[in-house]
Amino acid sequence: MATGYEQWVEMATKQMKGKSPDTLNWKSPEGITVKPMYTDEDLKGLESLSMFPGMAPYTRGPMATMYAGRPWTIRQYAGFSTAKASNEFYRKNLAAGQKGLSVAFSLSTHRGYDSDNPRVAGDIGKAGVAIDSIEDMKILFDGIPLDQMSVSMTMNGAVIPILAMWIGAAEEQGVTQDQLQGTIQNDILKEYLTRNTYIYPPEPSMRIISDIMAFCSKNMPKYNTISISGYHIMEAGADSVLQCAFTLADGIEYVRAAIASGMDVDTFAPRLSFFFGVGMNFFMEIAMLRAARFLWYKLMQQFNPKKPQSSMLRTHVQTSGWSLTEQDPYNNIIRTTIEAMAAALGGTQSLHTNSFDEAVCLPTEFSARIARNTQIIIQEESQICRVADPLGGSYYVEWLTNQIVQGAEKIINEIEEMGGMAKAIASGMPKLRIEESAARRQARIDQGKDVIVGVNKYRLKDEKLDFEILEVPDTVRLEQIDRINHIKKTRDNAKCQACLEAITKAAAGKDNLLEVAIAAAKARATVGEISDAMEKVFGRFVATTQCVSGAYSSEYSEASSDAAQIIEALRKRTNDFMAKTGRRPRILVTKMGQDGHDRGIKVVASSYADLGFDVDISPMFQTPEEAAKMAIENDVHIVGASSLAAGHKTLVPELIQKLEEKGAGEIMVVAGGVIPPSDYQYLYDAGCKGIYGPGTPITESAGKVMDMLEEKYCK
Ligand code: 2CP
Repeated sequence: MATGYEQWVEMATKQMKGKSPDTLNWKSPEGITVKPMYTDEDLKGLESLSMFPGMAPYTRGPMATMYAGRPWTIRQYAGFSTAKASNEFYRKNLAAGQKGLSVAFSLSTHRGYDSDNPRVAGDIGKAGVAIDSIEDMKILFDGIPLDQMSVSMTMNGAVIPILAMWIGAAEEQGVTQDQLQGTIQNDILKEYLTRNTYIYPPEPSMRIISDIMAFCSKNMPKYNTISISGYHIMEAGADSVLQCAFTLADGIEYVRAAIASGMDVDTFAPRLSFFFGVGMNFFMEIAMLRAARFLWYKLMQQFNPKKPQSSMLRTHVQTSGWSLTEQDPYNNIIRTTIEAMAAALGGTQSLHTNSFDEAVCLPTEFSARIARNTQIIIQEESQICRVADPLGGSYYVEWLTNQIVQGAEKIINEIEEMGGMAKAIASGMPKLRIEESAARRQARIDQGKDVIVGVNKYRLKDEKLDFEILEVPDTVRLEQIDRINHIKKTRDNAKCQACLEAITKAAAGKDNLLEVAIAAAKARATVGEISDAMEKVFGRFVATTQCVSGAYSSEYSEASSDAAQIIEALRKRTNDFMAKTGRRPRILVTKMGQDGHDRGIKVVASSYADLGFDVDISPMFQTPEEAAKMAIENDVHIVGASSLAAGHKTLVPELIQKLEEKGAGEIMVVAGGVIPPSDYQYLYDAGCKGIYGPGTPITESAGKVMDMLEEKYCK
């Protein structure tokens, strides 16, 4: 007698006109072979299976009742322009149903520069709110009671001055430190890996984290001292297994650093929190969150925690910014809804849903309302919150959870063998794995293997941008400079100086950096001054740039002949260029300003190299002057400037001007990244030769670049 499964195979084979159902197996980007059907057989022996939410090993969630008892916190990440403008935006959002705050800071602030620093002229207030002093911080939270509102601040580089200013502002509001609740991102390891808003080298940065944990565990018991972040790792191109593994490995490194600094695991571990990114691979994302909770519990047992909370992974989730498209942008509302559902079914504690216009510009009030309402509708209309972990016991989801556990554990073990995550990062291993994953994804998209509706399939013939674009005026910088000048004129300078010297002394010695920085913040020292006081001892970190090779073209090796032919044709063109001109087409890809998003340039660099270009990558954070100098020294034909943080209208024209001033006007400049189409003409008028927005296949941009180079050098 045939088993139920054998009968199913027979039926499926018949329905597939004789083909085995195995032919429907799908290999996910993680390398997991997903079958078309799962049964209770697949649940046998899974170590991550767990019966109850709220109980170890927490696969089903950290709280016993989960959303049936309390839904996740609707926490929208926002901030732009000045403190006043952001404060108004926050207040409106809270009145409309948002539950917690999440502050986005200007990239200049992230990197510890005051708004009057010439290095950051293109960055002030563009991708977040510019904060230079405690006075700005007070305005940011004006009318928002900090004893009641939980506030998350995304800050890693300038974490000491910003946290100090927030605590100082709260105290000047009459709120005591023990009343403060919220989260500071404070996750420096992933900055070296992907996000790039570091200031100091890894060692002193790890010390800063331990100082914050020590200070908060003593004085701010309700405060989450870190948000160990996989989000940026995913956004840089990591698949779910890589995101899970690298994030947890970062977490273990922090636990070890805190223990090494003399803390007991149960004093700080309950206030560690996490932050994951959730993209479009619906069940994979759900499984990743479940797997991360299980694995964190398992990993933490080596430290013998006594409190259950010490091994309980609580997390914030953000829907994927990278999955948003500039083309047919209303599709992004649908994508975000699907991702938000995955986050909720995966059991997140807090959620940010992206606005549909974020592939083009900062969210407007209109787009922010849709994003917020996406969560409110799921919470209040869909009834999915009624049951804790509703997917618990699903054959497929439980099996997939375990697959991610196994995959991530393998990578974590590899990292352990290297001596932990700090050493692994120093070796470049995680970065290269992420970039390889990103390059493969790009190649799958360029070939149409991974479908993106409105981009590589069902693309509209005529696209018109029919929504409002939020632009931050350059006057923000001037306003901030006025305020800095005013503060420096009116403060007690001797007292401020003494506080800054205490910071330098603490950096060289053992005093708690956050404690001395709170005094400096209250004495009206600026973010730049406090950062510099530490930099005197710690120095500034400069990253070396590495790049993968072969990943992009390897995806094409198994491609249809059409796709492979496009690649071959481009390779032939670069070879012919060399034959005609004596050298390969040479491109410098650069990032200017404080914009740390480097996925795009890494993918472009490695793919262009695979296509036969000579590729140079500049260090991060270039001024236009520095980028121009490097282009000339490297004798490139063309510079590709990538901009994802709204600095393009300042930085790209300045680069072109600097090249001209240096007598190198023949070097062409093209731009890519998040650039609103309404700015294209402005950039063309300034001399930019091509603009390649999100979703442009590499083969298309490379083809256009070759058209220009052949026209100029081969005729
Ligand atoms: C929760 N609570 C419950 C239940 N659920 N009590 C009874 N029954 C339940 N079912 C309690 C909790 O124990 C807690 O109280 C309180 O309710 C709040 O719940 P929570 O789960 O702690 O939520 P939260 O306050 O919102 O905190 C969530 C996180 C926190 C994840 C722990 O770290 C957080 O808010 N993170 C946000 C990070 C963030 O916004 N990042 C922005 C990234 P107790 O506290 O008393 O226990 S910006 C991204 C950009 C892209 C960037 O980085 O560049």
